[in-house]
Amino acid sequence: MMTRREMIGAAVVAGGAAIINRVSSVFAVDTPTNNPTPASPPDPNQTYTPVCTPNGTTLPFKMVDGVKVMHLIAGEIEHEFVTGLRAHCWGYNGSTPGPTIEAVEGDRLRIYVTNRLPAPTTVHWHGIRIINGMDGVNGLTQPAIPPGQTFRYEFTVPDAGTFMYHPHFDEMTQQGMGLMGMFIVHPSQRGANAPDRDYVIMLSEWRIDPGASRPVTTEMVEFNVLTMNSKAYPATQPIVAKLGERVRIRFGNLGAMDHHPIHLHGFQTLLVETDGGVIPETARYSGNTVLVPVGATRAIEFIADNLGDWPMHCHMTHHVMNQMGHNVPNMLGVDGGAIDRAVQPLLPNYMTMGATGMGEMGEMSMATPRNSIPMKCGKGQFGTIDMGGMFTLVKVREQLTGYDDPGDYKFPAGSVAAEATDAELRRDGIKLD
Ligand SMILES: [Cu+2]
Repeated sequence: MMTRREMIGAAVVAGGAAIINRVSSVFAVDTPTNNPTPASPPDPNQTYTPVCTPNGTTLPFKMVDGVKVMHLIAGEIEHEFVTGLRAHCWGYNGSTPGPTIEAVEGDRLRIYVTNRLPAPTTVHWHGIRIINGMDGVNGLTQPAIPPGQTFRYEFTVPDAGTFMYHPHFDEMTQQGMGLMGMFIVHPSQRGANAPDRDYVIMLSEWRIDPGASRPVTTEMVEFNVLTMNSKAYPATQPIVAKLGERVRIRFGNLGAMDHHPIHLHGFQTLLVETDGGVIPETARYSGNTVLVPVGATRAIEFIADNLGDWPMHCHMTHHVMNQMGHNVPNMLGVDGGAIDRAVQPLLPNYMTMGATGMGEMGEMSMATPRNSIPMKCGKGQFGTIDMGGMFTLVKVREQLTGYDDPGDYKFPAGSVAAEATDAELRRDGIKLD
């Protein structure tokens, strides 16, 4: 829902936004799938299940004298959060988050970082026990990488775990513009309980005013675009598993201010990793909501033993909305009849909204500023899914030909909640007044 102030503000900035939108990205647009395409030639001795980054990619490497060589290019990109909302962001190798870095415990990595931003930058390898000079902190451990230059980072990754990477120069601006990525280190030995599917999701929060084309990186409170791998639902690619598979989902949070309790329907999950690495089996605990704090990672696992289309989303209710304004009057319980009759002679289609909540607004077609998604919802087989933002689906199927979206779940006959019949109510003694 948008306030009048926001509508007017959006109209004012729309002219400027049109100019920004003509600036095209220097990078090609990825066409990601959920099948983890090998980033590099397949390794016959591979000890791990390659990770899959929904809506994203894995950073390729080449071996040079026993060292894994990679190249990150920080630059300006035009990013689509969901159909209807694009913004001028910053990313690595053409995307936000940047490609997922994947390595094996004990690997020697040489990562070249080219700066094509208009500002200096560095890269910090978040959570990795590293030698001090490779830690990527501007001013403290290195001079910043000036625009146009390429720096070399070289280090060994000593621990398996779920880590991240991001700039340590003008952190608020650069991470707020989208510069971040996941950094996965696999164990050198394949364990007995290695996952069949291994997914990676970076959580972020943005403020993008309706009609504008740049995130507001000075924002501290009013975030209005909440994302998984920088996509807002319904653009988030589902997590797909075959019945019985062991699924791991690794979360990272490089948002500015908010911790995200990520809730999965239909399963009990085990917390198997934090940014401290793998949790010993005896210390793992179960739940179905995992809190992912700012600056931290968490990995959960579960056996995909429950067929269906299951939501997985942040449980902060404001984080499953798309670009909602918060400075709106409380319309709950308002009797709009008299207001409607008074206003309709002037505005024939006027209707007071919100008296019973906002759940049905997604069904209505309302004029909104260009490049904005205040009413963006998903489409389910039974109607509108009135959520957006930090929301995705876990789809478990008996038969799969691949791991791309298998479409809607086919519910067994009689298994869907439906209106109770009179006979049922009588049978069970339910009396309605
Ligand atoms: Cu959240």
